[in-house]
Amino acid sequence: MASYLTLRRALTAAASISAVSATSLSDVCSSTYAQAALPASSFYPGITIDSSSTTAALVSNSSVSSEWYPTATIEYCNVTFAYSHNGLTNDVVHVSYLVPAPENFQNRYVSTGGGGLAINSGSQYSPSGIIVGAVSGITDGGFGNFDTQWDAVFLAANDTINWQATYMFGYQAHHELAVLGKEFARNFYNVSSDTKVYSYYQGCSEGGREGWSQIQRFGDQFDGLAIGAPAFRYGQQQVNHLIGNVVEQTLNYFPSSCELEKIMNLTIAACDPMDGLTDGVVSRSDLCKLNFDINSTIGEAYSCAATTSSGSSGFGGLASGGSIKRRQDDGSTSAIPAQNGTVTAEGAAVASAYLDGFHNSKGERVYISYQPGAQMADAATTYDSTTNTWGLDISGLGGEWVARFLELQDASTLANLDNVTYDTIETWMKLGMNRYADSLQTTYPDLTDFQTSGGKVIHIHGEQDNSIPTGSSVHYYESVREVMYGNATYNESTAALDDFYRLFLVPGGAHCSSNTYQSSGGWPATTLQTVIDWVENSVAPDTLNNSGTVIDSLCRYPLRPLWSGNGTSFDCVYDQTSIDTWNYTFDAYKTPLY
Ligand SMILES: *[C@@H]1O[C@H](CO)[C@@H](O)[C@H](O)[C@H]1NC(C)=O
Ligand SMILES: *[C@@H]1O[C@H](CO)[C@@H](O)[C@H](O)[C@H]1NC(C)=O
Ligand SMILES: *[C@@H]1O[C@H](CO)[C@@H](O)[C@H](O)[C@H]1NC(C)=O
Ligand SMILES: *[C@@H]1O[C@H](CO)[C@@H](O)[C@H](O)[C@H]1NC(C)=O
Ligand SMILES: *[C@@H]1O[C@H](CO)[C@@H](O)[C@H](O)[C@H]1NC(C)=O
Ligand SMILES: *[C@@H]1O[C@H](CO)[C@@H](O)[C@H](O)[C@H]1NC(C)=O
Ligand SMILES: *[C@@H]1O[C@H](CO)[C@@H](O)[C@H](O)[C@H]1NC(C)=O
Ligand SMILES: *[C@@H]1O[C@H](CO)[C@@H](O)[C@H](O)[C@H]1NC(C)=O
Ligand SMILES: *[C@@H]1O[C@H](CO)[C@@H](O)[C@H](O)[C@H]1NC(C)=O
Ligand SMILES: *[C@@H]1O[C@H](CO)[C@@H](O)[C@H](O)[C@H]1NC(C)=O
Ligand SMILES: *[C@@H]1O[C@H](CO)[C@@H](O)[C@H](O)[C@H]1NC(C)=O
Ligand SMILES: *[C@@H]1O[C@H](CO)[C@@H](O)[C@H](O)[C@H]1NC(C)=O
Ligand SMILES: [Ca+2]
Repeated sequence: MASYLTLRRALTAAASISAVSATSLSDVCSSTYAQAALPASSFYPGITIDSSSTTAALVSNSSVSSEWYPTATIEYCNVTFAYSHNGLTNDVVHVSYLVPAPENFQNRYVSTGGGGLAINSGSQYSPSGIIVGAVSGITDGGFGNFDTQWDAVFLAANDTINWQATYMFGYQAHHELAVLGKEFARNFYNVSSDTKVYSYYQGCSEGGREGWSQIQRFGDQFDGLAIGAPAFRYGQQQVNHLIGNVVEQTLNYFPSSCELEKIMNLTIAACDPMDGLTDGVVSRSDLCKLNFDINSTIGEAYSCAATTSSGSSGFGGLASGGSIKRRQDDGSTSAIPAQNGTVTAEGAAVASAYLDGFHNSKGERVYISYQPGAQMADAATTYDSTTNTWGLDISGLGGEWVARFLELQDASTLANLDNVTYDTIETWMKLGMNRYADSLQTTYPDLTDFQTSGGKVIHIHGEQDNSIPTGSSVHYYESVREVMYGNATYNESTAALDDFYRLFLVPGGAHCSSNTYQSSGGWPATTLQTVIDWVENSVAPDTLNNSGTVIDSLCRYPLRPLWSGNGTSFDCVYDQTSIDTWNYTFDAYKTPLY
């Protein structure tokens, strides 16, 4: 879209450059040119940009590959600058905007998000902006530099929360990133004021929560968002990582990595055909939930070869490409001998309670768990070679959440889980939900502002996610439906949501990536492109393109995939019994849990 004329600004900024060569990225990739494109000082009240901090670095011939965008070779100018909030001391926020070559710019801006406790994912997602002809932004949240996570600055001292950092992580930094970025893109390419610069977002996990934080608060900020497996309902989500630990401690049984993996493998084998096609993928975890009895695994033989792995059991790590940065327990190297045995009744009971989700001692539901067939990452145990036994391996994200963010101690995990019961879990979930209700919880369900602004969001979630329960996304979708269209029939209300909010579950999909145990399921790699087509060309996606071998398109919730045997792809069917398995009643709460 950038014409030769729009580059006259480059000519004036870079005096030595001839008119003929002005169309190349290298001509405009200088700190002088970038400085001239910074938003004006009055543009964002309360923020002062440090113009002298501006840097510009040309990156060419960069080969990028991810499950989140088509493989590509890209070039860009990496512009960074810093700004501060007026009146705060020691406040410096860094932003990086990757700028595409002038001939590739398509009047678009894209923000990308973080993972785990990081507010950005480095260059994991940002190339997708360049690929769609956008200026592509990330922020450091003001935490120090692009590699510093929020937890490093969360405590001003023991027992004192750094609320500025918390609100920046919660939503404010992304708001500033997007507002400044769109203006910077407009200035950099001298886009006339009557031409629209479209604004988009892509992120998964914590990055998914960050995306929703913007939709819920700043309805007209993004025109379109591609959001995966959001870490929202934060107070519950972070404590939920302790589910395996507390189940195992309560039942006093710590399954070995091999026994857990065997239970998962048997679940996959039994549930794979329930969707109509035996292809190694559990496309209908709802049918698995309804029809598979974990007790059927009792007595089945397992064996695993000896391994040398770092940290804990090796089963607890996330599937490849997961964007949660999980802390290793000790970083040590421990040898695990060959394991042979049969699945025990205790092992099946652990898996059963794990999948059931947290209930308090009154039997009331406190939270959601993973779908059957998912890797039981949060149930990982650790092997003690001196006693030749398996024991507690406290979840990194769960342990740190309680120690640092609830107990406010500068500690990266809990020393133990002594005396921690299901009721303790309930207390912790409610404490986090209340304390961070307006910063991190991110479940505000009334999206009227976004809808009336014309925004579109495609929300995806791996149906075999092992780190954020798939049901968490379905529950939020249902909350929005109920709050916005509660008086309509179910079909009328999902049709109304279809106007601006579509949810797609990825069969077999793990946490923000395809699943090493169900690899032919694939992962959707062009969701941002699909959102752009929806926004700019009104092409609303009935199904979503996917990279799976057979599963090349995804069904839009509440429709569910079913292989009829006479086609070349799955049908998308309406199945009330299946829909009902995604309906949770959180009776441990007196108020709605959105
Ligand atoms: C920006 O573009 C407009 C036309 O859209 C042109 O009139 C103006 O001179 C350009 N400004 C600069 C600094 O190149
Ligand atoms: C681009 O990089 C590839 C390897 O990454 C290299 O083989 C090729 O020569 C490079 N091309 C240019 C034009 O620099
Ligand atoms: C952009 O520059 C910043 C600052 O030098 C650096 O930290 C970041 O890795 C760069 N990003 C890319 C994608 O080149
Ligand atoms: C589980 O299945 C995977 C293949 O997906 C295999 O590599 C692994 O050895 C199996 N684990 C057990 C315990 O049988
Ligand atoms: C599984 O077996 C346990 C005893 O080991 C029993 O308490 C439980 O009810 C059984 N579950 C089902 C679904 O039959
Ligand atoms: C474990 O089982 C495998 C085959 O299932 C066998 O090769 C191996 O010798 C067994 N190891 C032990 C220690 O029993
Ligand atoms: C802060 O808390 C941690 C964990 O409880 C403790 O190790 C550390 O000594 C405390 N720091 C201060 C300054 O009290
Ligand atoms: C656990 O409870 C027991 C009995 O009430 C108590 O003696 C012990 O100190 C508690 N441990 C911790 C770590 O709170
Ligand atoms: C449902 O209808 C009632 C009564 O007409 C009205 O007060 C309420 O706002 C409506 N709710 C929704 C979500 O439309
Ligand atoms: C809702 O729509 C589905 C088709 O998407 C249809 O099968 C079902 O019967 C409808 N339900 C009602 C109550 O009309
Ligand atoms: C497959 O055949 C069944 C039974 O004849 C029919 O109901 C269904 O619509 C067919 N599906 C496709 C995709 O043709
Ligand atoms: C979910 O279950 C509750 C309680 O059984 C019921 O009242 C509600 O209608 C269900 N929601 C849907 C969407 O079916
Ligand atoms: Ca299947």
